[in-house]
Amino acid sequence: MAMSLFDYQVIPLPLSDNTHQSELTFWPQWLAPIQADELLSQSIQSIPWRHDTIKMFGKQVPVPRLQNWFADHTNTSYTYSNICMQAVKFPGWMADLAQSVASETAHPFNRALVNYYRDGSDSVDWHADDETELGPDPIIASISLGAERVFQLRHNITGEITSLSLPHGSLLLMGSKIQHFYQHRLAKVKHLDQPRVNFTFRYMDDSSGVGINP
Ligand SMILES: O=C(O)CCC(=O)C(=O)O
Ligand SMILES: [Mn+2]
Repeated sequence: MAMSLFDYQVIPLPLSDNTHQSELTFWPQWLAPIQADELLSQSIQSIPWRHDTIKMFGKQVPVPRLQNWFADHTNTSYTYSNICMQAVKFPGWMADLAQSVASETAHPFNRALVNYYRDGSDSVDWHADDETELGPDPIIASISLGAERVFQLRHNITGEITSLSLPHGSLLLMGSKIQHFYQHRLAKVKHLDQPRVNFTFRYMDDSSGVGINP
């Protein structure tokens, strides 16, 4: 389904010191615009969106986005920001997408957290995708659809910020160790009423037993 219309860019990211680095790999136009349009409307219409709440300062607060958690099978859950989500099985089109991302990036993917930012007031705050279920060194592949928004990574020690604008149909791979040394976020923006959908494909080793429901 997916084709690389244009080349990718490799963006080096420093880790602990100047001798260790990782990288982001970025395909600005991974999907043809028409494919990206189709995927955006299919996602908005057919995903069973959840509006979860998290406990903050003793109060239940709705997260500023809609989301859901998908897997290649269903007896698995995921705990993210203290929200425990039972996985929804990949619909065929999402399994195909995971496969395309896996062949493009040469990494396996069997989970997806899908986010729906309804407008510029939806966001995701600073965090790392470093939950135990994702193993010691999570590799994350992120597809962006809809409104172009700025994705930021902040180094845990130096505080240095790397910003990247993620266009409709782009693919971003966060490489080895990035989840250890960086947090990332998608900040709110003013005066934006266009939606954005983001897929973050992840991998969980089902043989480890972590994250599998009994
Ligand atoms: O929407 C994005 O680009 C980032 C989403 C994200 O970081 C996450 O779902 O963990
Ligand atoms: Mn994340």
